[in-house]
Amino acid sequence: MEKINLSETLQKVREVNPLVHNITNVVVTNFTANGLLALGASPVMANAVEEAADMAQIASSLVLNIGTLNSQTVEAMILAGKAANWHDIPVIFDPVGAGATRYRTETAQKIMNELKVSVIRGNGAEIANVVGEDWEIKGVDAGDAKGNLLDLAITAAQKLNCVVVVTGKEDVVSDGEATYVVANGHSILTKVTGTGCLLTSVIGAFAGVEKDLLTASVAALAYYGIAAEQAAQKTAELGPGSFQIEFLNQLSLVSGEDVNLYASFKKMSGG
Ligand code: ATP
Ligand code: TZP
Ligand code: MG
Ligand code: MG
Repeated sequence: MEKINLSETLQKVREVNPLVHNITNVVVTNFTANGLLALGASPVMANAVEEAADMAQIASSLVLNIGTLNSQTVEAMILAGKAANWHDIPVIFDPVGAGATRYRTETAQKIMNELKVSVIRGNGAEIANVVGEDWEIKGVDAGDAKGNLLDLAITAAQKLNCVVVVTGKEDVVSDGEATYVVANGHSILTKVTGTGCLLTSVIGAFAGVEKDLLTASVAALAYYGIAAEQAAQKTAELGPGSFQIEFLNQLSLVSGEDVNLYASFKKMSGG
């Protein structure tokens, strides 16, 4: 990556209005579609085995999310993923709950083995379990395990041969050589379901317009975290319900200038 131009990358998303094909979970489907629309992307949810591959090949990116997986949606994910790979369309993967059950862990590993995934995004425990480390996880939430997220992102990127985004209080992005930490965000994000899932789809929108996946991921994380900071400020004293609505507003209001002004990220190593 030469130089990260955050505002240009955000602007490109809004100009191109990328079609983001999501095969995602039933909890977050509506929130994800609204968040992508607020950003300036074009969401489509299509999880039938009969059409998943056809939809994937006309999209700018494909987002796979195993939050409420079942055998049919997993089959659709593999079909869509293979079509996306064939057409050189980036595949972004959220291994929701990997480590919580054997089915989730094995399915996440199967997806990583059978598809060429461009970016994987999860909390620390999910990413650790995908690479065979046994970190504690509580359902779909990160749990109390406090491993080193920086080391995890780097080793996972090397093992999985893709860009890894590990989120938490601070987010780490690594391709195994270059590594960035992004500090934007707000703790109230953990009180609204689907904020991790929507983030994965937002990374999908950025990856749909920016081939450099480190740039796409860092820009998406900074933009998303800034929108959360602004929304939290505007809804201070209120609760997660008001925050959720204001967050959608801010996803459409945060400008390239805001991103240049408020982004908080640094390069840790390599590249
Ligand atoms: P979990 O279910 O464990 O919360 P997740 O898949 O929902 O995982 P998160 O790790 O919560 O994903 O990340 C979603 C967004 O919330 C990211 O932008 C991240 O930076 C932000 N975030 C999470 N925890 C905090 C925190 N304590 N302070 C600031 N931002 C946070
Ligand atoms: N259960 C299955 S998927 C899901 C829940 C609660 C949503 C998880 O969303 P996120 O973004 O990981 O918090
Ligand atoms: Mg969460
Ligand atoms: Mg999650």
